[in-house]
Amino acid sequence: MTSIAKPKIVHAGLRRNGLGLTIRDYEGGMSTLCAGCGHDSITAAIVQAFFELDVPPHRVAKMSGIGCSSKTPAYFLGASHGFNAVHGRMPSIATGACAANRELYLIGVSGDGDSLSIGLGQFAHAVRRNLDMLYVIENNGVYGLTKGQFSASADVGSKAKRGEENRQPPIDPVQMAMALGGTFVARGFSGDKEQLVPLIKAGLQHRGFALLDVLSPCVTFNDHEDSTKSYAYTRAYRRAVVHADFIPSRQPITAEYAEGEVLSVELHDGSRVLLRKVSKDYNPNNRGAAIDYIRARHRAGEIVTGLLYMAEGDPDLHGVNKTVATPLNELPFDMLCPGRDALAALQSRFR
Ligand SMILES: Cc1ncc(C[n+]2csc(CCOP(=O)(O)OP(=O)(O)O)c2C)c(N)n1
Ligand code: SF4
Repeated sequence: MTSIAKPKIVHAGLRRNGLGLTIRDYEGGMSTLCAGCGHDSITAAIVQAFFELDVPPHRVAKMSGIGCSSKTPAYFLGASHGFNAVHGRMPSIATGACAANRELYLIGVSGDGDSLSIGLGQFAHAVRRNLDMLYVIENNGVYGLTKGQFSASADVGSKAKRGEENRQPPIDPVQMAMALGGTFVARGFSGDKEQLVPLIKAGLQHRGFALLDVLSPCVTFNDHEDSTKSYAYTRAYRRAVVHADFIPSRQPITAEYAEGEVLSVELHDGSRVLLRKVSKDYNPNNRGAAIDYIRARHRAGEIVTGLLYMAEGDPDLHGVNKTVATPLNELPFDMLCPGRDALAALQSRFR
């Protein structure tokens, strides 16, 4: 992946977080994406979220597949671990990393092509297994990196650069993740950092699989009036159903939204997500009702954003598989390799 070193100038007055780090410590290389690409705005929101959560960069593993979106982990958290997997295969690499070390913050960045076409099977099983990670789909309805072919989330009737129309119905990752039993399902828009940053923070703190589908206009191949992934369409037809705010556990919980329309959900580490209702017929804790609502608004041409569904307490991959709590790289050798006699005893069961 292309990455140009970014000059690092730290202004003396720059705010420092609880670790004494500035936001510059959470940046990566210089972006090589097109000017105005929605993916760069998402990068900025990710940088902001990790900075505000006081996460030590060396405790983060960034995963991606192939695409303009999958290049973006090079542009944030330059001091973190990273793996740029084969096209569509990021979830299996992330599963291995997650199983080996549960102390890492795992963030996957993918595209609609990477996740919903070639990687659809892998994506589905990561949701089903409730893998403990934040999975961001930078959804532009097009294959940006390979110059504008329709992706699986392209709208019927959407026109490609040369004029041909898409005839295949799109896949909505949000509805799919809900149907697969996803425990945290959210949608954002790259042009709304104020909504995006708390969604990223809450997704990172959620124990289990957190899907964040972000509409991210491709200004080069899919930013025209036929596209519901264009900047203008998303701005005009976006409907935020819940206003999400994230309160880290170290801060006192304020009654910022104490007006009766606030749902305060405690996450496993004691931090909270405050959900303030802005649409009175929306219930983010009822899977069936949430799906019905999203479908109804979709039929009306609207894009519902916010924290759309959340369930706390379902066992994640570690809970179901009873994985060891200590990261594998910290286990003593005789635990990792119990020796010839233990292997012989195990094999005797299969004779
Ligand atoms: C196995 C394989 N098939 C096809 C490709 C070609 N390819 C590279 S990126 C890409 C699509 C990327 O689209 P998307 O995931 O939507 O990301 P975007 O570039 O739009 O951000 C394709 C088809 C590839 N690299 N590997
Ligand atoms: S081609 Fe599209 S997705 Fe790729 S960098 Fe350019 S604007 Fe972004």
